[in-house]
This record gives sequence, C-alpha cells and structure tokens, in this order.
Amino acid sequence: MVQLVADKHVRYILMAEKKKESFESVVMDHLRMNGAYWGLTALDLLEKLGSVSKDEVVSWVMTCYHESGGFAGNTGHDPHILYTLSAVQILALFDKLDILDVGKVSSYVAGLQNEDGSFSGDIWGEIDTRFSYIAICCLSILKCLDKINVKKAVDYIVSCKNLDGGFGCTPGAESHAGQIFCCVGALAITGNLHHVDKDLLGWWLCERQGKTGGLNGRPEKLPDVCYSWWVLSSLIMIDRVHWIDKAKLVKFILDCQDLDNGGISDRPDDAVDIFHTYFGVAGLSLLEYHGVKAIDPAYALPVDVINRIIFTK
Ligand code: GRG
Repeated sequence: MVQLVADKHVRYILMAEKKKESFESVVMDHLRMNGAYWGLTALDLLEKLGSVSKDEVVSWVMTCYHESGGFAGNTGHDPHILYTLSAVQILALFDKLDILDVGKVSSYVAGLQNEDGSFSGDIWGEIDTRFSYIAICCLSILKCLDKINVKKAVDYIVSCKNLDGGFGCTPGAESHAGQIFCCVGALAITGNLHHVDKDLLGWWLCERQGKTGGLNGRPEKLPDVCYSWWVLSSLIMIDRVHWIDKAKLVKFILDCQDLDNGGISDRPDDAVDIFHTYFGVAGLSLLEYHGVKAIDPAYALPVDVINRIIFTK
C-alpha cells in the first residue's frame, strides 16, 4: 500500500506560502488566516512546526487584528468570527495566547450572540451553526465561556437537529457533515452531548462511507477527503467510530496524495490544495496513522496543544 509522503507534504505546505503570485494564493488572499491555520496545524501534526518562523507568523497574525477585538482574513480586511478562531488557534499552536487582549477578543465573539442564542459571523448578521461552534470553541480556548449565554447557545443548536439525527446550518436546514461537526463539537465542548441521538446520528454518519472507502458529506454526493475530518471527528465524539471501515478510509486518503510534489486532493488524481492537505493529514491523525500526532476532535488542534491550554491557568 502507498505510504504517507510526509516530507513532501511539508515541502508542499512551505512552498504554498511562498508562491504569493500563484492562482491558489490570489483566490485565497481574503481567507489567508484560514489557510495559515490549515497549513500550520498540518505542519504541527507532522512534527514540523519548527520549520516556520514563529515571530514572523505571530506578527503577521497581529496585523490582522482589528480594534473591535476580531481578526480579519488578511491585513487590511474586515474582521469576522471565522478568522478570529483561526487566529486564536494559530496563537495557541505557538503558545502565544498571552499576546492577546483576551477581554477584547472574547467581547467581540460574545457580542455576536443573538437573542435566540444563535451567532452571527460579523456585523452583517449572517447566522449559521458554524458560527455557534466557532464562538464556543474560541471562548473555551480563551477560558471565557461565561461571557455568553451557553444554555441559549445550546438550545439554538438543538433546534437545528433533524429527524435523521443530523444537524443543519439553521433550523430546518438539511443535515450536512460539516454542520454536524460544528454542532456536535459545540455540544461536546459545553458538556451537552446528551442532546445527540448517538445511534441515529452514528448510523447516518457511517453511511457516508462509499465503496472506495472515502466519505461524502451527505447522501448521493461524491466522496471528499475533507469529510475524513468532519465525519470522523463527529463519530469519535459520539463514540461510534468503530462503525466505519478505518483501513479503507486510510487507503482512500493515501490515494489522494500527489506522490511527486506533495499535497493531498479531494479525490484521487485531482489537483491538490492546502485545505485538503490539512484535512487529509488531520483525518489520518484521527485514524491513528503512524508518525502523525494526535488531534483533538472537538477543538481541531493537536492534543498536546489542548492539554497545555487546559493545564495552564
Ligand atoms: C476549526 C476545523 C475547524 C472548523 C471551523 C468553518 C467551520 C468551523 C466549519 C465548516 C463546516 C463545513 C460546513 C464544512 C463543509 C465544507 C464543504 C466541503 C462544503 C462543501 O459543500 P457542498 O455542498 O459539497 O459544495 P458536497 O460535498 O455536499 O457536494
């Protein structure tokens, strides 16, 4: 069987950062903070975070800080909760959370909670359970969950639960593995997993595995490496990961590697990108693949990073 070409993936991630004029860089300019989180977390999982300059990354992250307390996707852009979590996660990776004005960042996030418990992504008001997860994950890392109404946040997430056991982005919206990760993750972090029908959801999630071993995000859709993260992390959080064929999923992820130039794609023989490279490596981490550090399924950060945060006052 093909092996993980870890060194090539490390080189691919480091090169992707340097190719500022490439098509991929240009289209990702506005969400560079997300891209940085994906690339840096993948490097850390492969034990190569030391190959980037911590000072350079941290000072760039801080150029994206906005006086409102939120972070933008890149220097000079507007703040959004999506990039605020990525910035906090990057600083956590580098053990630099102390650089933050925690009061301001947490107030920015908490200020996005609406009366019904939901969260908006920014001042423009779009509501989505992705933002509920992000707010809860971010505030938990910053140890400021007391700044929001957790009960209302949980009630809102539960109102997005469907008859198939899954969750959507708003009440009544179709179940989707990405949203399920967000809702289950938020419930796990706040100690509310009893709201999940684990057998029903576990069944829906394990049905995402197709003949090739790859997972899709909802019925009748194509498999995609990124669902190795969204589906598997959810199955682990609800203790049903033994319901899928792990060996077949490992093979699917490894078959999506560019064995010559590094990087992982959505499906075998497609073009690689940084998003799928991260979620492929993160999926292998959840599958306990040899040589890849363990990742926390709820916080989407290496377990040693989460332990450091939890055991630091
Ligand atoms: C810290 C890991 C982490 C996440 C932060 C942003 C976020 C919180 C979660 C996103 C969850 C989500 C909705 C993931 C799905 C991403 C995706 C591949 C969407 C594609 O959707 P479609 O409809 O694709 O284009 P399908 O596969 O359904 O055809």
